[in-house]
Amino acid sequence: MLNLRTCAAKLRPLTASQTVKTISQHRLAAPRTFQHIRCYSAPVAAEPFLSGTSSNYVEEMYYAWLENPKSVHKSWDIFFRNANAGAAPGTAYQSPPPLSTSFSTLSQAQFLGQAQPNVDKLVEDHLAVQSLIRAYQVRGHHIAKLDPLGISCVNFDDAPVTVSPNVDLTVFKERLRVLTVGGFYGLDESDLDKVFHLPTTTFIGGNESALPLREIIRRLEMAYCQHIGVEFMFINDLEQCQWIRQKFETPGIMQFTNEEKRTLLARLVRSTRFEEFLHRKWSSEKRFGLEGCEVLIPALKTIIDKSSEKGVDYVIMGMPHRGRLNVLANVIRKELEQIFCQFDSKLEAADEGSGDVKYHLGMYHRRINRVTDRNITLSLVANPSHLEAADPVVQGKTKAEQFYCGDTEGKKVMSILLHGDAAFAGQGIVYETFHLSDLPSYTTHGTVHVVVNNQIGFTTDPRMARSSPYPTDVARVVNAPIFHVNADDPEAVVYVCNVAAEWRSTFHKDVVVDLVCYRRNGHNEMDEPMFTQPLMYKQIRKQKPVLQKYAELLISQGVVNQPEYEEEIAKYDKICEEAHARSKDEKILHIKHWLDSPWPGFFTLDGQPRSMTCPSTGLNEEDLTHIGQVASSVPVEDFTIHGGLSRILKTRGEMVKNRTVDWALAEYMAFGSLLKEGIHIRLSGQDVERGTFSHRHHVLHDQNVDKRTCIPMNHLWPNQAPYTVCNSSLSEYGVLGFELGFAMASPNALVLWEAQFGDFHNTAQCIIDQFICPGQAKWVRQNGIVLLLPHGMEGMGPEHSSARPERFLQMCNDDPDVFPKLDDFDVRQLYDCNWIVVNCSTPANFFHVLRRQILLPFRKPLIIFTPKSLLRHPEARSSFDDMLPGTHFLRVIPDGGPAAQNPTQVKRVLFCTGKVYYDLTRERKARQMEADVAITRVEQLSPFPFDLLQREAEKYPAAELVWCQEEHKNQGYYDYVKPRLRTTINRAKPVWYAGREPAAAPATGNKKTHLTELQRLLDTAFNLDAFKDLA
Ligand SMILES: Cc1ncc(C[n+]2csc(CCOP(=O)(O)OP(=O)(O)O)c2C)c(N)n1
Ligand SMILES: [Mg+2]
Repeated sequence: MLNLRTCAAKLRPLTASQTVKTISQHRLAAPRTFQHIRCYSAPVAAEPFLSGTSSNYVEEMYYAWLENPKSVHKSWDIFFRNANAGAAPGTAYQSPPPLSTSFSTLSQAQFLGQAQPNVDKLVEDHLAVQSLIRAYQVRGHHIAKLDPLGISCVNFDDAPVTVSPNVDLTVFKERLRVLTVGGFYGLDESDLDKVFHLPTTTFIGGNESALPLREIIRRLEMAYCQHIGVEFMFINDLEQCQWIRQKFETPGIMQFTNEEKRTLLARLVRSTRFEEFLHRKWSSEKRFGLEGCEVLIPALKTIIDKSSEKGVDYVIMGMPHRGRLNVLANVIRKELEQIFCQFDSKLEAADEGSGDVKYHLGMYHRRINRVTDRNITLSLVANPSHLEAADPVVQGKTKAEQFYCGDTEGKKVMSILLHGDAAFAGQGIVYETFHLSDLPSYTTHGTVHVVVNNQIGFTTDPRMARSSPYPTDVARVVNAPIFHVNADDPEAVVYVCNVAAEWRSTFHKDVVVDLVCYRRNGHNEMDEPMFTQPLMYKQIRKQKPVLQKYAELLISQGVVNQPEYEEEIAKYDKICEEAHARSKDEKILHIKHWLDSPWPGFFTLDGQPRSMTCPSTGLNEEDLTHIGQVASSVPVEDFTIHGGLSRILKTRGEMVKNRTVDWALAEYMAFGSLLKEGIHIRLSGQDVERGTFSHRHHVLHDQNVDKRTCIPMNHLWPNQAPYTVCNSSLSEYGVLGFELGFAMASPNALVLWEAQFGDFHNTAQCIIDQFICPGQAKWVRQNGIVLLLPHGMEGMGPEHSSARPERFLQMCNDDPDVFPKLDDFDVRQLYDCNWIVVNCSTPANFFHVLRRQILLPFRKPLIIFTPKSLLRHPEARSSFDDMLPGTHFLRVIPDGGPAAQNPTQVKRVLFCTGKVYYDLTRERKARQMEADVAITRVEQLSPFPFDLLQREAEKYPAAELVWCQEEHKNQGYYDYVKPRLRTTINRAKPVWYAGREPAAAPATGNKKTHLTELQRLLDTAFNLDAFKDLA
């Protein structure tokens, strides 16, 4: 019964039906062992006795022999020589000479068998010891004493094994049965004092190359079965495995100096007394205290200290609710009064926006690390309640910070992610984030993950919350080592945290620290845990706080004395009291003081935009031509591109000559021009390099040389900003979160995420709902991320059709019933909105809106519904004239034809957006109704262009107003547009609807139905009697 998730339930009642099941469900977590790639030569491998477990041992010998033939026994030397010389299978082996004095450090009396041994037995015993060592390395964590409550290490709790030099085999046999699944590999009591040569895959020997079996077991027990459980043998890199073995097996490696012990005690004092202080002052306030895992504070500080020592100067952190205030106070060092004043319900909010609860706010702080005396910047990213949602955001921000300071290997900037046990196991975003960890354009070169594993999630036991033995198993997919540690042993915790930070700085790979702890109170301070976990909580009530235990230990060791300890406590209590007194002077809460990503220089000192205007987004002809030429060429020598692509580039070249652009070229022009101005551009998403619809081709591939690529966009200008275009993993939630985080780091970058098809954005809904839409309102943090969402009803079926504009529009904060009275209407309206939603009908407008995103004096998320068939539509082209200096993004494109020339005669104005415009103009022409019906394109849906549409409506006094869309009536734009159009015209007229009927699915799967529906909506749009009876 070694499965931690099931074991944790030992003290909890089971329902009757569960009782039966539980017994049959116990299963040992089978370790996944790694198959070594054996590299000894074929003749050796062909030896008949090298099968099964013996091959492990022989492999050891072979490696040792390769390094130094004298390091192995003569018999092995002869064997390997013979085998390598091509001896036939079965003939390479020769009986060894008698054992002589090879175990130099041990007395003759201890040598194996004393006399010439039976050689088979000798080999078998060494194999047994080899297997035993390996068993501890692979499975030792199963029997380590990880749970401070003692309710998970079921088999061995009752009789904890004392690791004395006199190993008693009867106790160990039971343990070993678990470790080795089948006994002691034939070894016996009588073997305990025999001396065995140690393989190179262990470091328990220290300076000794051989040890008696009794000592081998003792040392393995010390390394793998105390308060640290190391899971690492699945890592398929020998060097990394060796590194970890060395860190945990080397005798005496976990010793602490008295100074280190005192620092650790002081940190525990702060952590513990902080929670106690909050409890004393605000006993009925929710704060998601850290009680039961107070060791988190020294743990994090250790990781930061060690990382700082290794050269890191910026740490970006993400964490959930549990212990967050404590981390802010004692790790990031937010002023205590700023934290305490948040408990004052009379505190007024100074900033615009709705704000957030205190345990969600972020933080950014630069200070000196007292241990290393080096500068360090710490940032805690603000997060929503949605557990783990901040993980990819933290990674994206970290990547960006690394990018901007040229830290290509993650030596200066790193991330730390904290997790709850239930959330870490349960939330899929954890997996998505792990899978970004080793991708070239997404790696942050190793994250240290710390799990506050209090063995419960709200009211749910682990056995109901996950199917894996540990909450951390998800990390195994990326070969991250996992260090489980009993959180009631502060030194063990600090030790693994040091190792974790060193691992990160050595291998630049993810690593997990699993703090096995408990939660002293309910889920929050108001919650009663005894309703659901009565026995567990009876046990918790008996549990001595870790600070008390550790203080007693250090006092007993003479490291500190009682008065010193009490003084440390009094000192910190005083700090809290004084800060509390000061906090009463705080009358106003400035959320901007809780900003996790300040943008120095972008705003004025009081956080306002430097202007309220937006310059023309046009570009001079010369630059347009230059970008166009690069976009249609291969700017490197001897590079063979695909013939089909040559044709595409040729067509582009012709367009440039004709001073026109299509969609792809317009995007090129926008990106290329911003790069010239020093704006970094990052375009990420599935298959964005080519473009899902094969229109973009930003990365060219040499047809003759594998993996040779060229990005012409990076060959535009001598000192241009870099362009990053990267195909992402097949994830939306993770990748969108990552790009949002990337965009947080700097306002001087255009960061775009493209969904493969717009509808797939909904698997990233949490990032949209929790971060992009309300981010500024909650955290006064602006973000200029751009979402490119391919959208359009083109008969492709329910999926691949709709990017769900209705959802984005429903979340816009502009009031449908109020015509805004603003100076500088267009820019001011953008400043007030929570995001911008556009659907461009021309490439030029797409070009302008991308450039405007950067030329605006503030940042807002931009949602663009992008076309599919329009990418190649012959009419969806723009002239350079529409992109020259003085031109700008058109929020509304009025009708420019006969209707506009004689507006009083117009009978109907069709308002529309996006691709349907082309269907409508075609139909209007076919019906020769160009003088009767005006078509007005609303390019910027939100913020709604009240001002321009008012002008449009007034221009056609006799006309009916109709909103026309290809989406179903309960979808698309209608519900958003209708009330706003009515407000625009002061509700003087009805606003009619021409479009598909309401439906559950976004589009039909039947092509014919699709076309019939389209024709029907066009018929309605141009039937001037359609609404007569309704009026
Ligand atoms: C995505 C999501 N689902 C559900 C919740 C509600 N919720 C808040 S805390 C919690 C339990 C979390 O347990 P764990 O991750 O173990 O952290 P702990 O509270 O034990 O520290 C739940 C289910 C949430 N915040 N986020
Ligand atoms: Mg938990």
